[in-house]
Amino acid sequence: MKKYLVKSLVMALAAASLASAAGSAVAADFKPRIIRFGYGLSEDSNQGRAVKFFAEDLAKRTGNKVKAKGFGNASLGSDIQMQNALIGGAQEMMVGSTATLVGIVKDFGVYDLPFLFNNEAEADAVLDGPFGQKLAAKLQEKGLVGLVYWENGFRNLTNTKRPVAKLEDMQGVKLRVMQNPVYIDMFNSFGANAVPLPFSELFTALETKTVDGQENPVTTIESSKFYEVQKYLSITKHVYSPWIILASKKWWDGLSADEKRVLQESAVASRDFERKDTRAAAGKAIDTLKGKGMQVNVVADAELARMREKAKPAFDKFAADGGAEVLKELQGEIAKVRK
Ligand code: TK8
Repeated sequence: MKKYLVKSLVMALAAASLASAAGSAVAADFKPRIIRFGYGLSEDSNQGRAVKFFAEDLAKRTGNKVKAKGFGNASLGSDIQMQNALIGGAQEMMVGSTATLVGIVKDFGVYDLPFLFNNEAEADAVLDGPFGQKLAAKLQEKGLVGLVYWENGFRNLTNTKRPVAKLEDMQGVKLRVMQNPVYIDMFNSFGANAVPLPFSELFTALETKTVDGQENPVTTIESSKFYEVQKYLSITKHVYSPWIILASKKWWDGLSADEKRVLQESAVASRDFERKDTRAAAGKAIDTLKGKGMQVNVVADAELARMREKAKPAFDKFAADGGAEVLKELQGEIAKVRK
């Protein structure tokens, strides 16, 4: 009798230690998986470097079981095409602009209103905080999981016509903008002729002079070699532009809890890497672009104030179009982090 008790005690202990091993990283529930991770910029851009970081980080956390394969240069499609592929379950993950999500969740247009954030620290606090998380959560019922925000960055103008030193210099400039009504309204109100196009068609549109100019962060102007087809760079920092990492909800729902956890961990690690790397690259890009022959001017604060004033109708239209609440929330959050 006694002997039997001891034996069953030993067995129970062995079972308990086995169960705890299963809960540890070694025996976590990872299936061999390959994630198709699409993005729009080149492999050697800040976006490409961060996708590579994500893939390496994920491989480490899963003992090489869950692998992310990066597809750059929009080789899986433009931002909007990839979003749809994720919703349909034909692709697992992507990173792209939040601006092109407006066809899925209209409220995402709020980030595109000009001159909201004064600096990167404000953007980090709001995007990583309850506001950014709540907005990202709205994607779920549309078939997307928003994991983290990366920095695309403050956007600036380039064109072939003339340096933009004041509002009037934008008059008649055919300017490619993202496929998003806030951008179209904003640049039309500035006097430019806004032409919405996917990023994947932008270089060719500049090269063939279908458009005269475009607007993007300096890191992208450098990595996409826009200096080959653009003469003037005018520093306006008119919008702080986030990127967002998205996963297909269809696919996500089939993952184990361990898989979801490590994907989230790798996403956060990649976010921290990406922001640091992007900021370092942005600090050097203007000099590089000058070296490539671009003529650079910094738009004066008084002129930026005039642009802000001119953009008022874009704010009013966004608010009237169902965005009043999300705009008020965002402005409230920015005020909070500014204090
Ligand atoms: C890349 C785009 C890009 C964005 C744009 O796919 O479209 O101008 O700034 O970063 O998302």
